[in-house]
Amino acid sequence: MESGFRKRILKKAFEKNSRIILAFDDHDEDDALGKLNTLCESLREHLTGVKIGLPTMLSAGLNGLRMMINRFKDEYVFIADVKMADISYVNSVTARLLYEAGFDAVVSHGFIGYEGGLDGLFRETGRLARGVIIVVSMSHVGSREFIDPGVEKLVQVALTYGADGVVAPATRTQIVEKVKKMAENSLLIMTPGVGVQGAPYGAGLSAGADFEIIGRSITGSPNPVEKALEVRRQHGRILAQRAC
Ligand code: BMP
Repeated sequence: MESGFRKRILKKAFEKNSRIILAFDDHDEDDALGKLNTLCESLREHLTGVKIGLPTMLSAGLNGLRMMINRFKDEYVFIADVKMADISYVNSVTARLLYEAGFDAVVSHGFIGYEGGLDGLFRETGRLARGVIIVVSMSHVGSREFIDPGVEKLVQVALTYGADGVVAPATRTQIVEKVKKMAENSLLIMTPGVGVQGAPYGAGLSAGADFEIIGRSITGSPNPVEKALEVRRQHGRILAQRAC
């Protein structure tokens, strides 16, 4: 059965015809909250979701973010990227704080395992009817050391416990293809690594992903709207090829 979060993000993607999730990691020196507000205003029609990372959370604080999310909650889905990796109790308290601040979904590592780890997160997610996204592989080279050897098991965990989606790297598209083969349409696949990290825009979508997570290429651009449009044009070409 399709979860509430999956339904919401897919509906937004369809309405806006956008496969972009903005990654926002700016911090206070740059007036992070002000910049995030400006980007959310100007990129309304170009983004499906906004993923907020720890640098922004730690500098803006949850109260500032709560107001921001409340202002734009009808425009975007908001994802809290804390890459959770703790014991059940801490995971459940962290998830509750984030969901209560208005986040629609939380990103967690999968390698902590379910019992006494992920179970705390899934309990809160179920109770508050929100989303969970599990990291199954990362875009940096070091992911090969410990995470990638377990990628199949991590996808299996996401499938077994009913996660909404997974994060997999656009920088190693063979992994995205493997995840897609295993998950088919049961998990949303979100791929970071395009733009500043070196993969071309559309690399994740070409390999079967549903969304590309894009940060600095847009947030650091002198013209974020033009950059988002450039990415969307490339996405459009790839989605048209995929449909053939
Ligand atoms: P950028 O496009 O600026 O490189 O940002 C990528 C975003 O995706 C960052 O927020 C980062 O935390 C996230 N990310 C990543 O880069 N690689 C991963 O494997 C998992 C991520 O969540």
